[in-house]
Amino acid sequence: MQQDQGQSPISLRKQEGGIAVLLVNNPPVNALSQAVRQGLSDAVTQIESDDDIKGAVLHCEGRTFIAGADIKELGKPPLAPFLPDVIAALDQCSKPLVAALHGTALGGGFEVAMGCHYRVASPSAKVGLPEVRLGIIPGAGGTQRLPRLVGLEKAADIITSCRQVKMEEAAKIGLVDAVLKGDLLKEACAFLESKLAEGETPLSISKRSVPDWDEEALSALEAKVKKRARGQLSPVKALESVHNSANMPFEEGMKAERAMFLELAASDQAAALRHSFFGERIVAKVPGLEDVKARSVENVAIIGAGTMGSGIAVAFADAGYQLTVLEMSREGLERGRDRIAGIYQGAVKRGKMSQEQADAKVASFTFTTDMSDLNNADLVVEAVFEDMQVKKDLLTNLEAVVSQDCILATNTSYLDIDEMASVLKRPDNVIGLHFFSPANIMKLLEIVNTDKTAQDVLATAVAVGKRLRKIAVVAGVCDGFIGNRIWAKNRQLLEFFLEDGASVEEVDKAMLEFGFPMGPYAVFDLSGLDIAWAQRKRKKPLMDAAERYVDIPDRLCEMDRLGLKAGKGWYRYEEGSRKPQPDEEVAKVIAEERERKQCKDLHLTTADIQDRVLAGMINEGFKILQEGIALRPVDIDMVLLNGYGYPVWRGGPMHEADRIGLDRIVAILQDMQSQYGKGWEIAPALKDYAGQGKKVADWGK
Ligand code: T1G
Repeated sequence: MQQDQGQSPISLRKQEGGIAVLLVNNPPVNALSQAVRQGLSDAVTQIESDDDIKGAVLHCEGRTFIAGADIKELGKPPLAPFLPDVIAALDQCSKPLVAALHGTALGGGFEVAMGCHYRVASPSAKVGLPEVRLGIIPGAGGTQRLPRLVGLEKAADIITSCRQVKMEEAAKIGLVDAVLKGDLLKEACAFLESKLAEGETPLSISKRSVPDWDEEALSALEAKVKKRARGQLSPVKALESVHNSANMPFEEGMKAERAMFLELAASDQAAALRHSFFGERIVAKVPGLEDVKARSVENVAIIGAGTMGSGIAVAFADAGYQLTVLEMSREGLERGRDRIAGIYQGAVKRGKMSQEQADAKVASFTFTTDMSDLNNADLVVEAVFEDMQVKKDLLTNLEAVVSQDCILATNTSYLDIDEMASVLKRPDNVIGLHFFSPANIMKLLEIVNTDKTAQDVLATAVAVGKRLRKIAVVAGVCDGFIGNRIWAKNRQLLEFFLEDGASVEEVDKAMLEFGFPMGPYAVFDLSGLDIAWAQRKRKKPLMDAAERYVDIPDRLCEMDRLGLKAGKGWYRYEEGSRKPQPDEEVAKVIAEERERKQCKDLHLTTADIQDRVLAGMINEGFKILQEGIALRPVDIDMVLLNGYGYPVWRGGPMHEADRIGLDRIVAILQDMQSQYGKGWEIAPALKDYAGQGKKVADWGK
């Protein structure tokens, strides 16, 4: 630490009246790198030893208070001084310390603030302990100090939900001592001055005891957290540590917290979750677009207000765009308006907005059946029926009314966008924006870049994705792009398992144990089996006759087993219940098909099923990379994590490939290829990588 000069990210400035300002300046988010920890530690020593200093305000430069530990340092051997020790020094400082919070005080940042005697904040600040999302627990006293500050139940809720607490709530529950309007630093100094004038002895949080708690509420929360964790260790461990705060003296609780933190920080799960954290940010950086200026987008039109179109419209409206919704008929438009109003009504019911706000939102849309009303649109997203000719005709008509540089986006999930754009005068204005249902909720957006898409159109789509707060992944044109292509292959595999001796329930159980939120067959039932049936009918004539084809799903559809909505599909459903029940009739169809095709029982175990699913995705992932459909392996992982329920604590198939080893993946695939034949060849790039002892992480290096 140096005073007001030099390289240290920390400076200490003495002001009149005995108040010192301890300033952190470590862009972009003031993360607690080793230099910051060292600087803080030195500063406390100086505050203690300098008789002129009566107290200090801890303040941060830039857009935010300390946003936590430096995530790049996690998983590596920690470097001294360790954060718990730095915070202990703050905690034990004999002079009052005030943390002045703005932006987001997260993780280690909020732990630092809890090491201070007082916390004040600007009204827009947010605080939280999101460590669980990184596969760890708060590791610098968060699980011990927060319960002492706000009680066990609140602490458990804040830590396991990873939510960011806004100031209204923070002030109410005592997370902060004051919310200050105006110049934060000036007001924080005034706050400290008043405390000094009152002559209050600061009582650090570590010296307080945990308030009484409601055992029943805590148990209910614990049960919920355990159920939701689905194999992720960090939330469960965090609860254990929070509980310790009530049963152990502070020092002992700290030791236990540190031990759990260090063990988790070195775990595969934490590595996977860090991969996901950085992956979300890497996908937003598209090589080649660094110097490309995005077009300006404010007026957005959505064509087709079905389930998908309505969700897309709400997603855009929520991000502040001006929306026009077009339907072909008055009736269609009325239904669309009702759907959109229904989405906002849901938000009112959940307490997310008031009725007035919902009404104002709906009133802000322009609803029309007249295409010429789209003449001022900067971006049009079509979400009409999945039919090439319908879309070609629509885009042709559209091109005639919109401006020269209006971007035309299609929400198709598998059609060839190059072909779609080929009928237009300006195919360079066309791009795919593939949303996932419900589009206003799901994080994933695939941006499909065609052969002809202009660079600035792509850059605009990336910027729009960011403003929509989506995880927007760029993909190339192929059947299914990244996600649906991998998923279609996986679906085939899930069907092979049935012919090869596994039951529907066994496959679902294996996938649940893998960490998916639902078994795939239960999901198929939920979404209905008819769309996939129609797709199979479309694709079957194009399939190589040598490829293995499982008839079981077609037979179920022919028996009107169309899923939950029909009361039967892969499972049967009692009247009014959504609980899947195994069905003899399905088992009989499977047995007949096995018999008819003379399938051998492969006696697949749960582990075999899981290995094959994973190896199948990795293989298709390599094919996608080889063909240039995905830019990088991490793009594939982000698609699966954010659109397909792939367990986030696994990091995605491409990340897992390196954990498991490509040799082993190839060995699994060799078995699969010999049993499944055509279409299951091992990707040449995967073979090469395995042969040369390379890792997925080496891709593109
Ligand atoms: N460490 C390292 N880099 C970080 C970082 C961090 N904690 N937070 C952000 N970055 C990088 C990010 O990769 C990006 O880099 C740039 O900063 C801007 O981020 C002991 C162990 C603060 C709300 O989990 O939630 O404390 O891509 O694009 O949208 O108990 O960043 O530009 O190269 O996200 O304005 C707990 C994580 C750590 C907070 C800002 N803290 N960060 O959002 O910008 S664990 C967190 C965020 C911990 C202790 C434990 C967000 C943000 P690049 P950005 P933003």
